[in-house]
Amino acid sequence: KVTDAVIDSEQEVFSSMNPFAPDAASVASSIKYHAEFTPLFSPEKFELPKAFFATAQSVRDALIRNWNATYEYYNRVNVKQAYYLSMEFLQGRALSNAVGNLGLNSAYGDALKRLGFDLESVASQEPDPALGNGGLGRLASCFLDSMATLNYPAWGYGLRYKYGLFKQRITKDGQEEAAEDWLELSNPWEIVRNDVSYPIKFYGKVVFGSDGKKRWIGGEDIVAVAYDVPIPGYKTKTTINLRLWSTKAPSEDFDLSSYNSGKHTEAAEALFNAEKICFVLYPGDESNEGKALRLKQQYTLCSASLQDIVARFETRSGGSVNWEEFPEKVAVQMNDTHPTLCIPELMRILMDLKGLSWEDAWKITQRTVAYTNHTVLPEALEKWSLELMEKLLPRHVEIIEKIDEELVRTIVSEYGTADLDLLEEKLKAMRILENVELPSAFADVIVKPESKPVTAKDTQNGMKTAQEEEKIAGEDEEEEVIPEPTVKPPKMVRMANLAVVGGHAVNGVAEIHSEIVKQDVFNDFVQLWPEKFQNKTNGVTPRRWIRFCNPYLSDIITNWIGTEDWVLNTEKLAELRKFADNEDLQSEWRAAKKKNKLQVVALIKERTGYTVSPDAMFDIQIKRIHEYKRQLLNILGIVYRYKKMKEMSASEREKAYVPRVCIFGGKAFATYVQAKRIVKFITDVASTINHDPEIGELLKVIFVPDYNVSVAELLIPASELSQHISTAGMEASGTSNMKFSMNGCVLIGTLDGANVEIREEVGEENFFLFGAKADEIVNLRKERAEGKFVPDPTFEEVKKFVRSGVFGSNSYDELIGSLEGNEGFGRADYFLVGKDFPSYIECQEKVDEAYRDQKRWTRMSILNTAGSFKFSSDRTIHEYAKDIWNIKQVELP
Ligand code: NBG
Repeated sequence: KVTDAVIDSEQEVFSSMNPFAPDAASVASSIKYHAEFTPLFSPEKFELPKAFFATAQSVRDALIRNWNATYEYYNRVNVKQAYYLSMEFLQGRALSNAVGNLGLNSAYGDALKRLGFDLESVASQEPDPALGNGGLGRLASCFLDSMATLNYPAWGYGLRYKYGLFKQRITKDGQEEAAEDWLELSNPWEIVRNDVSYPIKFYGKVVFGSDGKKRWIGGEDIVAVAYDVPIPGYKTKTTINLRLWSTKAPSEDFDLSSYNSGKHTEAAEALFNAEKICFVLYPGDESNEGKALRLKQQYTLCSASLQDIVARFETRSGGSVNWEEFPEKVAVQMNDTHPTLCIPELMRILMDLKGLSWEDAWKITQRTVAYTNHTVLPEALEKWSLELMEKLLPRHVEIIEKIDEELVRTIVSEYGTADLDLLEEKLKAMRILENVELPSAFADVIVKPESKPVTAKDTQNGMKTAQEEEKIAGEDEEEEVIPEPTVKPPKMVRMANLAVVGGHAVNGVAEIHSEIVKQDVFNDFVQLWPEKFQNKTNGVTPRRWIRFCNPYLSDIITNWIGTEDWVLNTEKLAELRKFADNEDLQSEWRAAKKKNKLQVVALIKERTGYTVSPDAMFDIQIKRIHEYKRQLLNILGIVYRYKKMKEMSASEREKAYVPRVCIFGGKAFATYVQAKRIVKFITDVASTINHDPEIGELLKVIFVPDYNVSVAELLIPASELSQHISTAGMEASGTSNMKFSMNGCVLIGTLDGANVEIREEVGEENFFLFGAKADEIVNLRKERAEGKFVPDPTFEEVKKFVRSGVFGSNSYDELIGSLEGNEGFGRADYFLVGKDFPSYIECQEKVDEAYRDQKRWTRMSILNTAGSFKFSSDRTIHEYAKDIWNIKQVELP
């Protein structure tokens, strides 16, 4: 058990890393100082919102000191630094995290008490910055926490969106979106660096300079300004940086004379055009304007970040810049394909601005950048219209064309021209440019006989073309030639291919996903460059995702393993295994879960008005709403359960079923119609079941609106069962599965993404597995399409029940139809809900059975936490640092 000595030594560590080690009295006076002198509110009152801002500003003082010390030291020793470029960072609230990482919990807790507040309510004032969509953005934020904690010199780069993703409201019509104005009251964590800004260009043309080199003259100029968000590590002084770019027009672009002559809108047009780039994450891209805006966003991120990185490299090189050393000082990680323009942008900077040759620039670029793939869904592998890109970024298109040409050369030399079918197939799969003629240098080599044009040379030599041969053979027949339709497929730039070609490493995010990447998505590239391909299984930070969000469980863990070291060395969690059957631990464990559940009972009441019992099993599925994630399978399982319950007498029901609260949370992308139908269906089912007096507490269905990081921090610690039930092969990794398992939640899931590895680590008897395997999916879909699939009677039964009108007048034709492949309802059950339904139902019965035996269940829960240690993002970051970035840990003196 933890002793006072352990606590004292923890305190010592913190005070040594924090030379200011403030006590409660000095913290209180710093808060009061900020309330008075950094005012955002009127002076007469000192209420919670003001207390939050003043507290945050006082914490920020400490962060700035550490940030400066870290930056100064990295400059001095000129370390190799990694840069993580991402369109999304899903940071979550920062106050408790910063106070916790700095080890100032008790100082801040006491100080606020003296001022008449408590830390928790003050912290809950903070808006949740939603600069991300889901797992990809949250992963980026977990990575920043680990980089800082492990003292890796690394930064994040992103965009400072004025509005977050969107605020989700649930009405009787389903989901509604509203702007999320997270900056309304300003952001106390950011530091605007007005002296760090870079020009960004769009449109214009490419010309030759007087030195004979190409120059891009922009048609539209904007400016990107740096906003820094300090990222503190846990128990270390290292404080790294998340640099977010905001866009504005150059000041001379405000047309004062138009303004004075009354043309106010025109006068400010340039301002609006520049600022709108950073209004929202993932603006609708159905229209051409929307597409152009997204491309501008991506380019702004890449260009501003690279200009900044290059400038830092030059400064740190002192007077003697050696460009060959660039990859020894800089690693750039592209988080998915969104920052792929880094490749042509770095080439442009090195060639056009720094005067390097193509060959040198290419070597440097390749050694610098690396790419992480986060999805195998074909619709998510980004492609841009070549036409649009040519307009917006003419110089980059030239560079991309040249990269494509070099690639064609490599492919031709690898496969030769003997088997033209094979060559054609490879070119089709691998080229960066799609539906674009071959570069002129190859037009002759690769033309297949039947389409080879007759040249003077051919006839001179007496050779006959294939067409001529054919013509001779069929001389007498008058064949009618039907001309091919002439609609040309659009010319596209395939960003994933560019990323694979231009980077030195490509990684997937879980073992099974990296295998699929190699065997399927990029198989042709693997044959060319097998050494590029790697796996880096995702992870999550144990600070935010257990230590801070689940203090009750954390205390128990610390007590039983005798140290709080597990927060940094998660392997220590494995020591819990030996106590898995210990009755004392079991009862403490259950008591902690109960306390967490009570908080969620309150949250549910507040957000939905429903009252749920803390004694029921909490069964949770929280993630983006997507057909492949199969919230539909979950809700149909619930409907089936409900139907069975209704067929029984009250006493039978109680005997047969464990009471459950089934909780959903997640946002449907605003234009994803089918996902929005799923939300609507869940809420309809919820309102029927929750108001059915016969069912009472045996079954409740809750859709928690506006799911975000803070909601996850409450739900995950309270969870007992969580659902990770994607169609096998479709979820790259998943990261909430890791968070749930860490917090002692048992998973039900398919063999997909990181589920596979979680199950290996926690033991198969502590994981509820069901469903088809990834390697069966192709065949199952084929059978389905050929009409060979025979649905299980349970599946027919549940669909019929839904259609009977129990959940309102809606017949859910589009949803249920999509599971059957009816005319007009899209691909026939592409996600195989029908196929997996019976095994899902059966598995859920096993869940009930296990839950009835609370000793067994608690053991499973403990063994999940104990087996979750591999899924710390500290492990993941060590792997990236060693295998991809080649950076070293650097402790500040
Ligand atoms: C998501 C995957 C998840 C994965 C996260 C983080 C995208 C494009 N991909 O399975 O769907 O856990 O990335 O790697 O958002």
